[in-house]
Amino acid sequence: MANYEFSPVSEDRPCCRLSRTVQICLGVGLLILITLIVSLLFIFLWPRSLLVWKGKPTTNHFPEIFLGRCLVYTQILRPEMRDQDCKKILSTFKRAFVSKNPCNITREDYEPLVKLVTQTIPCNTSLFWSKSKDLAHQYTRVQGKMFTLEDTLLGYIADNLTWCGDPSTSDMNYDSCPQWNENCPNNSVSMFWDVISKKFAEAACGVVQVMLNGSLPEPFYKNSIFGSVEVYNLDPSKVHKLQAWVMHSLEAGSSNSCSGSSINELKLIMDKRNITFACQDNHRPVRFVQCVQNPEHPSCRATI
Ligand code: JS2
Repeated sequence: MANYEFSPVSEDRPCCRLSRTVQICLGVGLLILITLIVSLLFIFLWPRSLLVWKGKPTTNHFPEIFLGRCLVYTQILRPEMRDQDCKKILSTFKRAFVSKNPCNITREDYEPLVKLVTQTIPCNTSLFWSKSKDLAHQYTRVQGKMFTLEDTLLGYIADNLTWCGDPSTSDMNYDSCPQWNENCPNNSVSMFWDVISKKFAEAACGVVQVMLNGSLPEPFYKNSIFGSVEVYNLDPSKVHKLQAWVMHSLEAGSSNSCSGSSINELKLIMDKRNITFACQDNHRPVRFVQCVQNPEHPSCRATI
């Protein structure tokens, strides 16, 4: 039969027994730590739902489009801006609205972006527009020396894009974004255009132009961005004249002109702001741009 020897615990072996109290404290501490870790994992990993809106979602491939447009502009179209850091512009832009409720964006949210991207527009070259975006852009593209807001870096990058964030994620919301009739005026997109339109107007100098749509009953609409933001942010100490071009579309004919009440409302505002106002119906160089697309139109035979 095998002998078993049980050796007593010797004095010189290190003492490995802990007091009962210390064992209980360690156990409770371990339990609290495990609970804390599980709670944190639950908080950060549990998929919380995005807010759901009725509007179009963030434009697909937004970061790639943003960076691509920024590089095309700074490296090809306006090489004088080649030192701009497009990745930093994108990250600063996103910080204005990611992880925030897209109906609660403020002008201050976009201030870091506006401070980061500064661009000097030469005097006498600013072209504002209202309900005439396509024609204004066709004109500046042909004319080559004038700037609409969308011919500046930030306007060029963001034109026709949609974007918004969500409080539950640090990414952009590619499912939906609020649209204007969701009682959400302070949304990511509108606030952006409001901020950069104000800056564009504040920076304008010399003689500035505005292209208005004479085929509408009210070419000058006081609640538009031009009528409510840009008109009131032109600096009379820098801008001495606003030249309005009331353009009538070749197809729709004319509904209003420089002599109409709508334009007179704009003139009165300019008078009060000590900025000279002038108005021209169907500014000839712009008419040429319209006639390129419709050379056989009777109005164009006379023009060409
Ligand atoms: C461009 C967008 C988008 O003078 C112009 C521009 O400087 C513009 O920023 O603001 C003025 C036009 O706005 P307004 O007078 O309200 O005319 P609209 O034809 O009704 O244009 C409404 C949209 C202006 C702001 N905006 N601008 N590209 O993608 C874009 N998205 C919005 N909301």
